[in-house]
Amino acid sequence: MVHPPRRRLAEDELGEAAAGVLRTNDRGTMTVAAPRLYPHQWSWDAAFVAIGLAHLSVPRACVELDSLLAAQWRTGMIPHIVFADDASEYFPGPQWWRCAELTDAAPRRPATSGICQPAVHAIAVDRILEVARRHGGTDRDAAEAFVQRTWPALYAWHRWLVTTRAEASPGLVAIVHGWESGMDNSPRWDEPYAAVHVGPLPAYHRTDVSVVGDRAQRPEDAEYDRYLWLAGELRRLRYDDAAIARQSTFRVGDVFATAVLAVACDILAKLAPVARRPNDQAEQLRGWADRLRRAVVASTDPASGMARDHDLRAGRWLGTDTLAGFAPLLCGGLDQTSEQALLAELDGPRWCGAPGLVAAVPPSTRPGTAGYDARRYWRGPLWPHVVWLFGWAFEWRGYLYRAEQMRREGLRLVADGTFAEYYEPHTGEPLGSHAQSWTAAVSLDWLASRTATAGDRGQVAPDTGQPRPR
Ligand code: 2M8
Repeated sequence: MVHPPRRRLAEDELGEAAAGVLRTNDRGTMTVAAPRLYPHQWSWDAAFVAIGLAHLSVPRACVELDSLLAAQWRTGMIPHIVFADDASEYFPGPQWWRCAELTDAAPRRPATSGICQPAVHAIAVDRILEVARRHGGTDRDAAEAFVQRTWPALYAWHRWLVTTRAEASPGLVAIVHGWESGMDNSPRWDEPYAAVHVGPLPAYHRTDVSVVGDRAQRPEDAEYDRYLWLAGELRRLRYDDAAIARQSTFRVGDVFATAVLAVACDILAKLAPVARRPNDQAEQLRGWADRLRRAVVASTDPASGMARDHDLRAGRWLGTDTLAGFAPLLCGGLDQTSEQALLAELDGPRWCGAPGLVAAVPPSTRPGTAGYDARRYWRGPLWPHVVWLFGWAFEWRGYLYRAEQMRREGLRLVADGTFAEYYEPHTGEPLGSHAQSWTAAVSLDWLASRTATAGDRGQVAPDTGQPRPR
Protein backbone atom coordinates (compact mmCIF):
# COMPACT_ATOMS: atom_id res chain seq x y z
CA MET A 1 0.00 0.00 0.00
CA VAL A 2 1.29 3.49 -0.82
CA HIS A 3 0.96 6.00 2.00
CA PRO A 4 0.94 9.77 1.57
CA PRO A 5 4.24 11.35 2.64
CA ARG A 6 4.21 12.55 6.25
CA ARG A 7 4.36 16.23 6.99
CA ARG A 8 7.68 17.16 8.57
CA LEU A 9 7.99 20.39 10.53
CA ALA A 10 11.26 22.28 10.79
CA GLU A 11 12.80 21.94 14.25
CA ASP A 12 12.00 25.47 15.42
CA GLU A 13 8.40 25.09 14.26
CA LEU A 14 8.19 21.74 16.02
CA GLY A 15 9.51 23.27 19.25
CA GLU A 16 6.99 26.11 19.07
CA ALA A 17 4.17 23.65 18.48
CA ALA A 18 5.29 21.41 21.36
CA ALA A 19 5.45 24.39 23.73
CA GLY A 20 1.96 25.36 22.52
CA VAL A 21 0.61 21.93 23.47
CA LEU A 22 2.00 22.19 27.00
CA ARG A 23 0.60 25.70 27.40
CA THR A 24 -2.84 24.65 26.18
CA ASN A 25 -2.92 21.61 28.45
CA ASP A 26 -1.78 23.62 31.48
CA ARG A 27 -4.51 23.97 34.13
CA GLY A 28 -2.43 26.22 36.41
CA THR A 29 -0.70 23.80 38.75
CA MET A 30 -1.23 20.61 36.79
CA THR A 31 -1.00 19.67 33.15
CA VAL A 32 -3.70 17.36 31.84
CA ALA A 33 -2.28 14.31 30.08
CA ALA A 34 -4.34 15.12 26.97
CA PRO A 35 -6.95 17.80 26.36
CA ARG A 36 -10.03 15.60 25.97
CA LEU A 37 -9.10 11.95 26.37
CA TYR A 38 -7.24 12.42 29.67
CA PRO A 39 -8.45 15.63 31.37
CA HIS A 40 -6.57 14.96 34.65
CA GLN A 41 -2.98 14.58 35.85
CA TRP A 42 -1.42 11.15 35.42
CA SER A 43 1.55 10.06 37.49
CA TRP A 44 4.20 9.01 34.96
CA ASP A 45 2.88 11.50 32.41
CA ALA A 46 3.50 14.29 34.96
CA ALA A 47 7.16 13.27 35.23
CA PHE A 48 7.72 13.45 31.47
CA VAL A 49 5.69 16.67 31.30
CA ALA A 50 7.89 18.24 33.98
CA ILE A 51 10.97 17.36 31.92
CA GLY A 52 9.51 19.22 28.94
CA LEU A 53 8.33 22.12 31.08
CA ALA A 54 11.85 22.60 32.45
CA HIS A 55 12.82 23.93 29.02
CA LEU A 56 10.02 26.52 29.18
CA SER A 57 10.07 27.43 32.86
CA VAL A 58 11.98 25.66 35.61
CA PRO A 59 9.65 26.94 38.38
CA ARG A 60 6.60 25.66 36.45
CA ALA A 61 8.27 22.28 35.99
CA CYS A 62 8.77 22.07 39.75
CA VAL A 63 5.13 23.00 40.39
CA GLU A 64 4.01 20.09 38.17
CA LEU A 65 5.66 17.53 40.41
CA ASP A 66 4.82 19.43 43.60
CA SER A 67 1.16 19.08 42.60
CA LEU A 68 1.52 15.40 41.96
CA LEU A 69 3.32 14.84 45.26
CA ALA A 70 0.66 16.79 47.14
CA ALA A 71 -1.60 13.83 46.32
CA GLN A 72 0.85 11.21 47.61
CA TRP A 73 -0.72 8.66 49.93
CA ARG A 74 0.38 8.27 53.55
CA THR A 75 1.85 4.90 52.65
CA GLY A 76 4.19 6.56 50.14
CA MET A 77 2.24 5.51 47.06
CA ILE A 78 1.97 8.11 44.31
CA PRO A 79 -1.47 7.57 42.77
CA HIS A 80 -1.75 7.02 39.06
CA ILE A 81 -4.37 9.76 38.57
CA VAL A 82 -4.80 13.04 40.42
CA PHE A 83 -8.24 14.25 39.44
CA ALA A 84 -8.71 17.85 38.37
CA ASP A 85 -11.38 19.69 40.33
CA ASP A 86 -13.76 20.41 37.51
CA ALA A 87 -16.12 17.60 36.58
CA SER A 88 -14.86 16.26 33.29
CA GLU A 89 -15.92 13.45 31.08
CA TYR A 90 -13.18 10.91 31.93
CA PHE A 91 -14.32 7.45 33.01
CA PRO A 92 -13.63 5.91 35.51
CA GLY A 93 -13.55 9.03 37.68
CA PRO A 94 -13.30 9.58 41.45
CA GLN A 95 -16.75 8.07 42.07
CA TRP A 96 -15.49 4.75 40.80
CA TRP A 97 -12.41 4.75 43.03
CA ARG A 98 -13.84 6.37 46.22
CA CYS A 99 -10.39 6.30 47.82
CA ALA A 100 -10.73 9.01 50.46
CA GLU A 101 -13.97 7.43 51.69
CA LEU A 102 -12.46 3.95 52.01
CA THR A 103 -8.98 4.48 53.40
CA ASP A 104 -7.16 6.97 55.60
CA ALA A 105 -4.07 6.42 53.49
CA ALA A 106 -5.53 8.50 50.67
CA PRO A 107 -5.64 12.30 50.85
CA ARG A 108 -9.09 13.91 51.38
CA ARG A 109 -8.26 16.29 48.56
CA PRO A 110 -7.40 16.13 45.75
CA ALA A 111 -9.29 13.02 44.69
CA THR A 112 -7.04 10.28 43.36
CA SER A 113 -7.16 6.78 41.93
CA GLY A 114 -6.09 3.86 44.14
CA ILE A 115 -3.23 2.38 42.11
CA CYS A 116 0.18 3.58 40.89
CA GLN A 117 2.37 3.76 37.78
CA PRO A 118 6.09 3.33 36.93
CA ALA A 119 8.47 5.28 39.18
CA VAL A 120 10.05 7.61 36.66
CA HIS A 121 9.79 10.67 38.92
CA ALA A 122 13.34 10.78 40.31
CA ILE A 123 14.58 10.74 36.72
CA ALA A 124 12.48 13.83 36.04
CA VAL A 125 13.72 15.62 39.15
CA ASP A 126 17.29 14.95 38.09
CA ARG A 127 16.63 16.18 34.56
CA ILE A 128 15.02 19.38 35.85
CA LEU A 129 18.09 19.99 38.00
CA GLU A 130 20.38 19.37 35.04
CA VAL A 131 18.50 21.85 32.85
CA ALA A 132 18.31 24.41 35.67
CA ARG A 133 22.04 24.16 36.35
CA ARG A 134 22.68 24.82 32.68
CA HIS A 135 20.52 27.96 32.96
CA GLY A 136 22.16 28.96 36.26
CA GLY A 137 20.99 31.82 38.53
CA THR A 138 17.52 31.67 40.02
CA ASP A 139 16.62 28.56 38.01
CA ARG A 140 19.46 26.67 39.63
CA ASP A 141 18.46 27.86 43.10
CA ALA A 142 14.81 26.97 42.50
CA ALA A 143 15.74 23.48 41.28
CA GLU A 144 18.07 22.79 44.19
CA ALA A 145 15.38 23.83 46.66
CA PHE A 146 12.97 21.61 44.74
CA VAL A 147 15.31 18.61 45.03
CA GLN A 148 15.56 19.25 48.76
CA ARG A 149 11.81 19.32 49.31
CA THR A 150 10.89 16.42 47.02
CA TRP A 151 13.64 13.98 47.96
CA PRO A 152 11.96 12.65 51.15
CA ALA A 153 8.68 12.12 49.29
CA LEU A 154 10.43 10.19 46.52
CA TYR A 155 12.35 8.16 49.06
CA ALA A 156 9.05 7.23 50.75
CA TRP A 157 7.60 6.32 47.33
CA HIS A 158 10.51 4.02 46.49
CA ARG A 159 10.46 2.47 49.96
CA TRP A 160 6.76 1.69 49.59
CA LEU A 161 7.33 0.02 46.24
CA VAL A 162 10.26 -2.02 47.53
CA THR A 163 8.62 -3.11 50.76
CA THR A 164 5.03 -3.76 49.68
CA ARG A 165 5.48 -4.69 46.04
CA ALA A 166 8.93 -6.24 45.56
CA GLU A 167 9.17 -8.41 48.65
CA ALA A 168 8.00 -11.70 47.14
CA SER A 169 10.10 -13.99 44.97
CA PRO A 170 11.38 -13.37 42.30
CA GLY A 171 11.82 -9.81 43.59
CA LEU A 172 10.20 -7.95 40.69
CA VAL A 173 7.91 -5.00 41.43
CA ALA A 174 4.40 -6.46 41.48
CA ILE A 175 1.52 -4.68 39.81
CA VAL A 176 -2.05 -5.38 40.89
CA HIS A 177 -3.73 -3.90 37.83
CA GLY A 178 -2.55 -3.67 34.20
CA TRP A 179 -3.00 0.11 34.43
CA GLU A 180 -0.15 0.16 36.95
CA SER A 181 2.26 -0.89 34.22
CA GLY A 182 1.26 2.12 32.11
CA MET A 183 1.03 -0.37 29.21
CA ASP A 184 -2.62 -1.15 29.82
CA ASN A 185 -3.59 -3.71 27.17
CA SER A 186 -0.12 -5.00 26.29
CA PRO A 187 0.00 -8.72 25.41
CA ARG A 188 2.16 -8.94 28.54
CA TRP A 189 -1.01 -9.11 30.60
CA ASP A 190 -3.18 -11.35 28.39
CA GLU A 191 -2.46 -14.53 30.31
CA PRO A 192 -2.92 -13.20 33.86
CA TYR A 193 -5.98 -11.23 32.71
CA ALA A 194 -7.50 -14.42 31.30
CA ALA A 195 -7.56 -15.75 34.87
CA VAL A 196 -9.58 -12.77 36.12
CA HIS A 197 -13.23 -13.76 36.25
CA VAL A 198 -15.36 -10.71 35.82
CA GLY A 199 -18.47 -10.61 38.02
CA PRO A 200 -21.48 -8.32 37.69
CA LEU A 201 -20.63 -4.72 36.79
CA PRO A 202 -22.96 -1.74 36.74
CA ALA A 203 -23.71 -0.39 33.28
CA TYR A 204 -21.02 2.09 32.27
CA HIS A 205 -20.20 4.37 29.41
CA ARG A 206 -16.74 4.34 27.87
CA THR A 207 -15.78 7.96 27.27
CA ASP A 208 -12.47 6.96 25.67
CA VAL A 209 -14.03 5.48 22.56
CA SER A 210 -16.28 8.47 22.03
CA VAL A 211 -13.25 10.78 22.19
CA VAL A 212 -10.96 8.68 19.99
CA GLY A 213 -13.70 7.70 17.56
CA ASP A 214 -11.97 4.65 16.12
CA ARG A 215 -12.50 1.75 18.53
CA ALA A 216 -9.71 -0.21 16.84
CA GLN A 217 -7.16 2.13 18.47
CA ARG A 218 -8.34 1.45 22.04
CA PRO A 219 -8.63 -1.66 24.25
CA GLU A 220 -11.63 -3.90 23.62
CA ASP A 221 -14.80 -3.87 25.74
CA ALA A 222 -13.96 -7.22 27.37
CA GLU A 223 -10.63 -5.74 28.44
CA TYR A 224 -12.36 -2.70 29.90
CA ASP A 225 -14.67 -4.96 31.89
CA ARG A 226 -11.59 -6.53 33.46
CA TYR A 227 -10.02 -3.17 34.22
CA LEU A 228 -13.15 -2.04 36.01
CA TRP A 229 -13.71 -5.32 37.78
CA LEU A 230 -10.15 -5.30 39.11
CA ALA A 231 -10.43 -1.68 40.24
CA GLY A 232 -13.63 -2.74 42.02
CA GLU A 233 -11.78 -5.59 43.69
CA LEU A 234 -9.18 -3.18 45.08
CA ARG A 235 -11.98 -0.91 46.24
CA ARG A 236 -13.66 -3.81 48.05
CA LEU A 237 -10.31 -4.52 49.75
CA ARG A 238 -10.30 -0.86 50.81
CA TYR A 239 -6.91 -0.40 49.15
CA ASP A 240 -5.28 -2.23 52.03
CA ASP A 241 -1.81 -3.28 50.86
CA ALA A 242 -1.64 -6.44 52.96
CA ALA A 243 -5.11 -7.59 51.92
CA ILE A 244 -4.31 -6.86 48.28
CA ALA A 245 -1.09 -8.85 48.48
CA ARG A 246 -3.04 -11.84 49.78
CA GLN A 247 -6.25 -11.65 47.84
CA SER A 248 -6.15 -9.67 44.58
CA THR A 249 -6.68 -11.91 41.58
CA PHE A 250 -4.10 -10.13 39.45
CA ARG A 251 -0.54 -9.84 40.81
CA VAL A 252 2.27 -9.82 38.31
CA GLY A 253 5.96 -9.03 38.68
CA ASP A 254 6.49 -6.25 36.10
CA VAL A 255 10.02 -6.35 34.75
CA PHE A 256 9.82 -2.94 33.09
CA ALA A 257 8.56 -1.22 36.26
CA THR A 258 11.31 -3.02 38.17
CA ALA A 259 14.05 -1.77 35.85
CA VAL A 260 12.66 1.75 36.05
CA LEU A 261 12.61 1.63 39.85
CA ALA A 262 16.16 0.24 39.96
CA VAL A 263 17.56 3.10 37.95
CA ALA A 264 15.35 5.65 39.75
CA CYS A 265 16.82 4.43 43.06
CA ASP A 266 20.31 5.03 41.65
CA ILE A 267 19.34 8.52 40.57
CA LEU A 268 17.75 9.37 43.91
CA ALA A 269 20.89 8.15 45.69
CA LYS A 270 22.96 10.37 43.41
CA LEU A 271 20.77 13.33 44.41
CA ALA A 272 21.13 12.72 48.17
CA PRO A 273 24.00 15.21 48.67
CA VAL A 274 22.05 17.97 46.85
CA ALA A 275 19.10 17.21 49.11
CA ARG A 276 21.42 17.07 52.11
CA ARG A 277 20.07 13.66 53.06
CA PRO A 278 21.85 11.17 55.30
CA ASN A 279 24.27 8.84 53.64
CA ASP A 280 22.60 5.73 55.05
CA GLN A 281 19.44 6.47 53.05
CA ALA A 282 21.49 6.87 49.88
CA GLU A 283 23.22 3.56 50.62
CA GLN A 284 19.86 1.92 51.21
CA LEU A 285 18.68 3.19 47.82
CA ARG A 286 21.78 1.75 46.15
CA GLY A 287 21.08 -1.55 47.88
CA TRP A 288 17.51 -1.55 46.57
CA ALA A 289 18.76 -0.68 43.10
CA ASP A 290 21.15 -3.65 43.13
CA ARG A 291 18.49 -6.01 44.40
CA LEU A 292 15.98 -4.91 41.77
CA ARG A 293 18.60 -5.08 39.02
CA ARG A 294 19.41 -8.64 40.02
CA ALA A 295 15.72 -9.52 39.79
CA VAL A 296 15.57 -8.03 36.29
CA VAL A 297 18.63 -10.00 35.21
CA ALA A 298 17.27 -13.21 36.76
CA SER A 299 14.08 -12.81 34.73
CA THR A 300 15.83 -13.12 31.38
CA ASP A 301 14.85 -16.02 29.17
CA PRO A 302 17.91 -18.26 28.72
CA ALA A 303 16.98 -18.84 25.08
CA SER A 304 16.09 -15.33 23.86
CA GLY A 305 17.90 -13.17 26.41
CA MET A 306 14.73 -11.08 26.77
CA ALA A 307 13.46 -10.15 30.23
CA ARG A 308 10.15 -11.63 31.36
CA ASP A 309 7.31 -10.69 33.66
CA HIS A 310 6.23 -13.17 36.30
CA ASP A 311 2.66 -14.14 37.09
CA LEU A 312 2.75 -14.38 40.87
CA ARG A 313 -0.67 -15.98 41.13
CA ALA A 314 0.05 -18.73 38.61
CA GLY A 315 3.74 -19.00 39.56
CA ARG A 316 4.77 -18.72 35.89
CA TRP A 317 7.14 -16.67 33.74
CA LEU A 318 5.43 -14.70 30.99
CA GLY A 319 7.57 -14.62 27.88
CA THR A 320 5.89 -12.12 25.58
CA ASP A 321 7.36 -10.30 22.60
CA THR A 322 7.07 -6.76 23.89
CA LEU A 323 9.54 -3.96 24.47
CA ALA A 324 9.54 -4.81 28.18
CA GLY A 325 11.92 -7.59 27.17
CA PHE A 326 14.60 -4.90 26.85
CA ALA A 327 14.20 -3.84 30.49
CA PRO A 328 17.81 -4.83 31.38
CA LEU A 329 19.05 -2.16 28.99
CA LEU A 330 17.38 0.45 31.19
CA CYS A 331 18.96 -0.59 34.45
CA GLY A 332 22.05 -2.58 33.46
CA GLY A 333 23.34 -5.61 35.32
CA LEU A 334 23.77 -8.11 32.46
CA ASP A 335 27.19 -9.53 31.74
CA GLN A 336 28.93 -8.05 28.68
CA THR A 337 28.05 -10.89 26.30
CA SER A 338 24.36 -10.95 27.23
CA GLU A 339 24.14 -7.17 27.04
CA GLN A 340 25.70 -7.07 23.59
CA ALA A 341 23.34 -9.81 22.43
CA LEU A 342 20.33 -7.90 23.75
CA LEU A 343 21.51 -4.70 22.06
CA ALA A 344 21.93 -6.60 18.80
CA GLU A 345 18.39 -7.95 19.18
CA LEU A 346 17.11 -4.40 19.71
CA ASP A 347 18.85 -3.20 16.55
CA GLY A 348 17.95 -6.26 14.50
CA PRO A 349 15.16 -7.04 12.01
CA ARG A 350 12.68 -8.11 14.67
CA TRP A 351 12.71 -4.72 16.44
CA CYS A 352 14.20 -1.32 15.52
CA GLY A 353 15.44 -2.73 12.23
CA ALA A 354 12.08 -4.26 11.26
CA PRO A 355 11.48 -3.59 7.57
CA GLY A 356 9.51 -0.43 6.81
CA LEU A 357 9.36 1.12 10.28
CA VAL A 358 8.73 4.85 10.13
CA ALA A 359 11.49 5.37 12.72
CA ALA A 360 14.13 2.99 14.08
CA VAL A 361 12.61 2.72 17.55
CA PRO A 362 11.15 -0.31 19.34
CA PRO A 363 7.43 -0.95 18.72
CA SER A 364 5.43 -1.72 21.85
CA THR A 365 4.90 -5.28 20.58
CA ARG A 366 7.07 -7.10 18.05
CA PRO A 367 5.61 -6.85 14.53
CA GLY A 368 4.39 -10.13 13.15
CA THR A 369 3.86 -11.86 16.50
CA ALA A 370 0.52 -13.24 17.64
CA GLY A 371 -0.23 -10.37 20.03
CA TYR A 372 0.73 -7.63 17.54
CA ASP A 373 -1.85 -5.10 16.35
CA ALA A 374 -0.36 -2.12 14.52
CA ARG A 375 -3.06 0.38 15.52
CA ARG A 376 -4.27 -0.79 18.89
CA TYR A 377 -2.80 1.11 21.83
CA TRP A 378 -0.06 -0.91 23.59
CA ARG A 379 -0.25 -3.87 21.23
CA GLY A 380 2.04 -2.55 18.50
CA PRO A 381 2.23 1.22 18.03
CA LEU A 382 5.30 3.35 18.72
CA TRP A 383 5.21 5.43 21.91
CA PRO A 384 7.52 8.48 22.00
CA HIS A 385 7.91 8.71 25.78
CA VAL A 386 9.20 5.13 25.90
CA VAL A 387 11.71 5.98 23.18
CA TRP A 388 12.79 8.93 25.34
CA LEU A 389 13.23 6.64 28.34
CA PHE A 390 15.49 4.25 26.44
CA GLY A 391 17.47 7.20 25.07
CA TRP A 392 17.83 8.66 28.55
CA ALA A 393 18.97 5.29 29.94
CA PHE A 394 21.51 4.91 27.15
CA GLU A 395 22.94 8.30 27.98
CA TRP A 396 23.03 7.54 31.71
CA ARG A 397 24.72 4.23 31.03
CA GLY A 398 27.38 5.70 28.76
CA TYR A 399 25.95 4.61 25.41
CA LEU A 400 26.08 8.12 24.00
CA TYR A 401 25.88 7.16 20.37
CA ARG A 402 22.80 5.06 21.05
CA ALA A 403 21.28 7.89 23.07
CA GLU A 404 21.73 10.20 20.13
CA GLN A 405 20.20 7.61 17.80
CA MET A 406 17.07 7.38 19.97
CA ARG A 407 16.83 11.17 20.08
CA ARG A 408 17.15 11.48 16.31
CA GLU A 409 14.71 8.67 15.55
CA GLY A 410 12.31 9.96 18.22
CA LEU A 411 12.30 13.34 16.50
CA ARG A 412 11.67 11.62 13.18
CA LEU A 413 8.65 9.92 14.78
CA VAL A 414 7.08 13.14 16.11
CA ALA A 415 8.05 15.34 13.15
CA ASP A 416 4.47 15.76 11.88
CA GLY A 417 3.72 18.02 14.86
CA THR A 418 0.51 16.26 15.93
CA PHE A 419 2.16 15.08 19.20
CA ALA A 420 0.08 11.96 19.07
CA GLU A 421 -0.26 9.58 21.96
CA TYR A 422 1.12 6.77 19.76
CA TYR A 423 1.96 6.13 16.11
CA GLU A 424 1.31 3.37 13.61
CA PRO A 425 4.75 1.75 13.16
CA HIS A 426 4.81 1.56 9.37
CA THR A 427 2.87 4.60 8.24
CA GLY A 428 3.52 6.95 11.13
CA GLU A 429 -0.20 7.69 11.32
CA PRO A 430 -0.88 9.59 14.55
CA LEU A 431 -3.19 7.52 16.76
CA GLY A 432 -5.10 7.90 20.02
CA SER A 433 -5.13 11.43 21.35
CA HIS A 434 -3.41 14.27 19.55
CA ALA A 435 -1.74 17.07 21.53
CA GLN A 436 -0.74 14.49 24.15
CA SER A 437 1.31 16.28 26.80
CA TRP A 438 4.12 13.77 27.30
CA THR A 439 4.75 13.53 23.56
CA ALA A 440 5.14 17.31 23.35
CA ALA A 441 7.30 17.28 26.48
CA VAL A 442 9.80 14.67 25.31
CA SER A 443 9.96 16.42 21.93
CA LEU A 444 11.03 19.62 23.68
CA ASP A 445 13.69 17.74 25.62
CA TRP A 446 14.98 16.07 22.45
CA LEU A 447 15.17 19.43 20.68
CA ALA A 448 16.99 21.03 23.61
CA SER A 449 19.37 18.13 24.19
CA ARG A 450 21.01 18.35 20.77
CA THR A 451 24.17 19.80 22.25
CA ALA A 452 24.75 17.13 24.88
CA THR A 453 25.33 14.28 22.44
CA ALA A 454 24.74 15.97 19.12
CA GLY A 455 26.39 15.94 15.78
CA ASP A 456 27.11 13.31 13.23
CA ARG A 457 28.64 10.04 14.17
CA GLY A 458 32.15 11.45 14.22
CA GLN A 459 31.35 14.00 16.89
CA VAL A 460 29.62 11.68 19.29
CA ALA A 461 31.58 10.16 22.12
CA PRO A 462 31.92 6.41 21.62
CA ASP A 463 29.65 4.04 23.51
CA THR A 464 31.50 2.93 26.58
CA GLY A 465 28.65 1.03 28.22
CA GLN A 466 29.99 2.49 31.47
CA PRO A 467 27.62 4.48 33.70
CA ARG A 468 28.25 8.18 33.92
CA PRO A 469 30.26 9.10 37.03
CA ARG A 470 27.99 9.47 40.06
C1 2M8 B 1 -3.29 5.36 29.41
O1 2M8 B 1 -4.00 4.84 30.52
C2 2M8 B 1 -5.27 5.33 31.01
C3 2M8 B 1 -5.58 4.60 32.29
O2 2M8 B 1 -4.63 4.90 33.26
C4 2M8 B 1 -6.42 5.14 30.06
O3 2M8 B 1 -6.31 4.44 29.05
O4 2M8 B 1 -7.49 5.67 30.38
C5 2M8 B 1 -1.91 4.68 29.41
O5 2M8 B 1 -1.25 4.86 28.19
C6 2M8 B 1 -1.07 5.22 30.56
O6 2M8 B 1 0.23 4.73 30.49
C7 2M8 B 1 -1.03 6.75 30.56
O7 2M8 B 1 -0.37 7.19 31.71
C8 2M8 B 1 -2.44 7.34 30.50
C9 2M8 B 1 -2.42 8.85 30.29
O8 2M8 B 1 -1.61 9.20 29.21
O9 2M8 B 1 -3.18 6.76 29.42
